[in-house]
Amino acid sequence: STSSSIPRSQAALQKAFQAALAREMAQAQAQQLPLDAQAVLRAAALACRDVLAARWAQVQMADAARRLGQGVRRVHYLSMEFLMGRALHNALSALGLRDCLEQALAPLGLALGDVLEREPDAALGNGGLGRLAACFLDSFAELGLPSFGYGLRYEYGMFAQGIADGRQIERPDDWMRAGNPWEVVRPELRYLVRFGGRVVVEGGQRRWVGGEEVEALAFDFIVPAHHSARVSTLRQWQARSVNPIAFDAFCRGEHAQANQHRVAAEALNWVLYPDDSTEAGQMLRLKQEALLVSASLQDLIARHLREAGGLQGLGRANAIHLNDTHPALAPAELMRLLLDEHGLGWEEAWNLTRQAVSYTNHTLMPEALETWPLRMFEALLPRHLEIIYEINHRFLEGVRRQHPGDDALLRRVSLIDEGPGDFHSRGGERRVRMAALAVVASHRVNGVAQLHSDLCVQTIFADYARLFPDRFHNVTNGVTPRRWLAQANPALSSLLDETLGEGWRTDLSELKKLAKKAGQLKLQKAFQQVKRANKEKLAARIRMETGLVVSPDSLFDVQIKRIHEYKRQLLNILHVIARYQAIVANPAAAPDGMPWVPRTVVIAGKAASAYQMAKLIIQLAHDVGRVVNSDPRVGDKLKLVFLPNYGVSLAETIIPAADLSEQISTAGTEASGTGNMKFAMNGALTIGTWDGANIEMAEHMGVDEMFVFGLRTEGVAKIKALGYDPRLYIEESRALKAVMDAIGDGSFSGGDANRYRALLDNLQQRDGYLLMADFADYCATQARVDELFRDPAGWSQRAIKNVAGMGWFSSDRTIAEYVERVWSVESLG
Ligand code: 26R
Repeated sequence: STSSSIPRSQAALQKAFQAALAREMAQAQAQQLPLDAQAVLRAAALACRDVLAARWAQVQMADAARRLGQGVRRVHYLSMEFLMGRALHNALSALGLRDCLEQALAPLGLALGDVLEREPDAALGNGGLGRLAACFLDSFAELGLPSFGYGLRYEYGMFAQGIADGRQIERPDDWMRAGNPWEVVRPELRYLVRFGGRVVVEGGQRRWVGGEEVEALAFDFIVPAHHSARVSTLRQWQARSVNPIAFDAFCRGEHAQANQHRVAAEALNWVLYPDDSTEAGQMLRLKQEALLVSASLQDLIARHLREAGGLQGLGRANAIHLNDTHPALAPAELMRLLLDEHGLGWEEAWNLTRQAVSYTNHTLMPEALETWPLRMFEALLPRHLEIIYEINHRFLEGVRRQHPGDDALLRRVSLIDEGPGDFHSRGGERRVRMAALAVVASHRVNGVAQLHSDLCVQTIFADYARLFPDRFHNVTNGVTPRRWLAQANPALSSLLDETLGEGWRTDLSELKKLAKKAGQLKLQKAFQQVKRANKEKLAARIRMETGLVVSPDSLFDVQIKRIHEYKRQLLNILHVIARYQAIVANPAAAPDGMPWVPRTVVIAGKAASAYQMAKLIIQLAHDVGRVVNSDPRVGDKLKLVFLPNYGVSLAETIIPAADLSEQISTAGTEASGTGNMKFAMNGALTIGTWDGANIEMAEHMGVDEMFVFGLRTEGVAKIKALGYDPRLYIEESRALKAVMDAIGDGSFSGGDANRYRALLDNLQQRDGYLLMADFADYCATQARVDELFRDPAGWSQRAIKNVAGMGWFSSDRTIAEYVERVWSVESLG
């Protein structure tokens, strides 16, 4: 660690913070503004940023010196999404300034909690992929890895979700309205990025000219380590027009026109795209990806030239990581910069590129695999298209030599989808396959959990895996225990400190020492108290958000994630309906003759704005909730709550309060999941399918500690191959039939029998995610959950064992594995 080279005592740090805080608060006072939570939030953030900026400068100097001395690589993590959430609590924890700020607030009569709650989430991501990137930055800092995260500075993040009449409505997320005190603008870091234009030949050199140019300006967000003075950087690009306003047009009074090129440039930064955004706005999305890639690589090259004095060694000194295919233009852009701007030959440029680039796949869902029409490339990125053709040409030549005569193989692995008639064809026009580009240009490709990595090699990347057997690896996801345990669950953290000492805070694998204490009555009692207090807080939040009163004594059964058919929130709702019907049929006892275990089912998540089925599922959750929650025969025995506007901060309150975590995707569909890890780390038990990282969690905690149900991947494939007919399952189960009938006859939709027609038709006729096939086992497993919950000691013991098994799922472990398997000089062969 380099922390010793940054000599700064905690006392000195506090003094610096207090001085900065006083300075910022004086700004507010001087304007006679109230010193309210908002003002203090800003002042505290600016004061933290000051301290962090000082660390940042030291870290950059240390990294430059270190890299020149030893062969340490700097990691450049390119991602269209960083779902950072709030920053103040994290910064205060990292810097050890929490008490210091609390004391400064006391005379103002302000509670720290109220100040923290004021901060808007930086929700610059859709879901798992974006939050993973944020956890990784935290681990980069903690591990002292020389690194930059690169992203875009979106003006509007993930839309804000409102609910009206049980239906989702989307509002823009104006998260920077009150400014962003965390960002450090770098006016000296500006790069030109071109769109459109044409390719010309000048003295044998191809060059891209014409079109429009925008300038990318860097804004840094500094991410602190928690146990050293290291930091990592999230550098976010803002597009700006190169030209000032058109003065003559302005003078003619044509103000909008005078400004239109500026608006067009800044439009690049308006919104984060929801993951399934349709045709409209596609051009803008491709421009966003090109902006991210070009600015980041120019920045990388400039730094490398500064540090190394030339391009030699660029591929060995720098790792460029593609967070899914969204930044997969990177190899084409790097080639362009090296060939056209720096005059390298193809071979040399290609070697540097392949040494630098690596790629993580995050989904097998065919509809999420990115392809771009050649038409759009021709219009926006003509030189990149030429380079992609050349990469493809050379790649296919090699394949042809290795497999002469196999034209079908050539068509399958080509970077270009030839359109109608082509193996993977989508939508009838020729397209660039971004995943193919990412695979061919990378020296390493990885999936995000063992099953997912295996499936990558067996399915979508099978041909490439045969061509490049050494390229494919697994690195199972992890989450940062700083945010998801230490900050989100201070009560459990203190209990862990008392029980294990504080070692787990720097080495999460220490949690395994809990396993042999899980039987201790005292620990179980303390654990129950912690959970109970967290549940009371969530109950208060539920009451505030929805008006619904839920009992903290009930089993809190939670499913929070993006709404998607493959994640099967619908299966959860079907079970709620079945349980409701069983309670109404016999309020005195569950089918096993024992009293009902009171349950509060909590669902939260956003549906992509164009995803009608997902929106219908949200509406059904509300409709069912309304009926169940107001039925006097049910009372506390069952409640269904939909919490609106799910995001990082809401997750931080929900997860520590959960008893049961729902991870019920169809086997083979959820690449990893990371929420599953956060819940188990906080002592929730998991009901889950044999999918994604659930499998590895079960292996680490012991399979019997988890409630596993449903078809496995092979079972899913088999049943589909045999011609799956969901109707057979409906006919077979009276309970399932009754559930389907109740939805169909309008029992939950005020007699409107049509509202869920599309949803039911789909379940009865296709049921592509096999809800009907898994329903019976799911319900039976839920009954086993009840049985264990009736025994508080048994439940707590299991929950403690779950926590004990989660030490391996720290993102620190994940990043250590990336360093070893993907980013090390050794991985270059
Ligand atoms: C715009 C478009 C192409 C797009 C598609 C899909 C954009 C974003 C996505 C979201 C994806 C790829 C995603 O978030 N995947 C999730 O990644 C997590 C981190 O690895 C996994 O835990 C999770 O299982 C997976 O769904």
